[in-house]
Amino acid sequence: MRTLTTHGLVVRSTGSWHTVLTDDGTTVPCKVKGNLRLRGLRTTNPVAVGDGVSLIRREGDDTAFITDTDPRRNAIVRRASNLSKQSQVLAANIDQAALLFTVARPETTTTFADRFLAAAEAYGVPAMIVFNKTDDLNAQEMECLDGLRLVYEAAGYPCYAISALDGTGTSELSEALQGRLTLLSGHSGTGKSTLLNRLVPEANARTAPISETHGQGMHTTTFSTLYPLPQGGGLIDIPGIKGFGTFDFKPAEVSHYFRDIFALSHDCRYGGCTHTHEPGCAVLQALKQGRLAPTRYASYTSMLSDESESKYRLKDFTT
Ligand SMILES: Nc1nc2c(ncn2[C@@H]2O[C@H](COP(=O)(O)OP(=O)(O)O)[C@@H](O)[C@H]2O)c(=O)[nH]1
Ligand SMILES: [Mg+2]
Ligand SMILES: [Zn+2]
Repeated sequence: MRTLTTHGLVVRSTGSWHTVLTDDGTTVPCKVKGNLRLRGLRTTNPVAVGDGVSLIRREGDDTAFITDTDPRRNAIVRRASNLSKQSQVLAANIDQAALLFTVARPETTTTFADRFLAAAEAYGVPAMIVFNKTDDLNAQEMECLDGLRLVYEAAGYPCYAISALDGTGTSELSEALQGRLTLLSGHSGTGKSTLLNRLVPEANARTAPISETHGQGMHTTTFSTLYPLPQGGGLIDIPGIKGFGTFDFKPAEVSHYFRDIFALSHDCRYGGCTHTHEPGCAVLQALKQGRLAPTRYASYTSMLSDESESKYRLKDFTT
């Protein structure tokens, strides 16, 4: 019997079934060849959303088999627990990450955003901030947005202000997403599904009023989905995972994950300055002089003193 071989991109991954978008544009349900499964001993899934894969399909069969995966550039990994050796690859080959940030309804805190950005730095993934629901903000909230935009642009992050609902600002955002795989993150209720539906006409992502999103389905097993963009690239939604989650870090490294603080730290008098109390600290001086946002500094010190259990470990971030 004739077999056909082809190559594609994993767009959905639900346990033992994978949906692959082949290079010639067809969508094929796939299973993984047994010998490939053995290769991913440390992860429960050797094939993840974002992986490039080789397929074989017997002529006449609806199902194909994944025979090989392309080398990964990076992988976002969730560990079952701190003690567990097993981990789950949530997404692979991410080019960039976008945080959907709502000033109000629901409120996104700067602490949350700064931790997200720090995790992105730790992964080596470029990040951007997308302020959503601009149509819904009053004058004071709009002022707050403008202030935050200045803070994050000064820290070195591209910012966009959009309304996923009415489409304001989304064409500029589209350009930044074109041709890249973007991890879309944000609290539930910030408009991820609404944005997906706007940018990917056939996404059919379920949107929910905020009241319905709380406490529902938050801890159920979640499957990542890659929504290919019409102009190339795609958006990856990992329901229930807000960004990268927390990650392991050494206190001395925290400042490396804050671009603005790291840049300032070159002028600190002492090497190994923690920027908390040292004389001649350029970070503290910038803070005092209003050149560093107090919210950024507060997030830095909160991470520095953070000893909370982490579900994510840096050493597992790339495979
Ligand atoms: N006013 C306004 N509401 C929005 C906007 N984007 C999303 N929403 C609403 O916010 C709620 C949550 O949106 P959803 O896309 O389900 O958020 P998700 O949980 O991040 O996927 C829904 O009622 C949406 O209609 C926006 O730009 N403006
Ligand atoms: Mg949603
Ligand atoms: Zn310092």
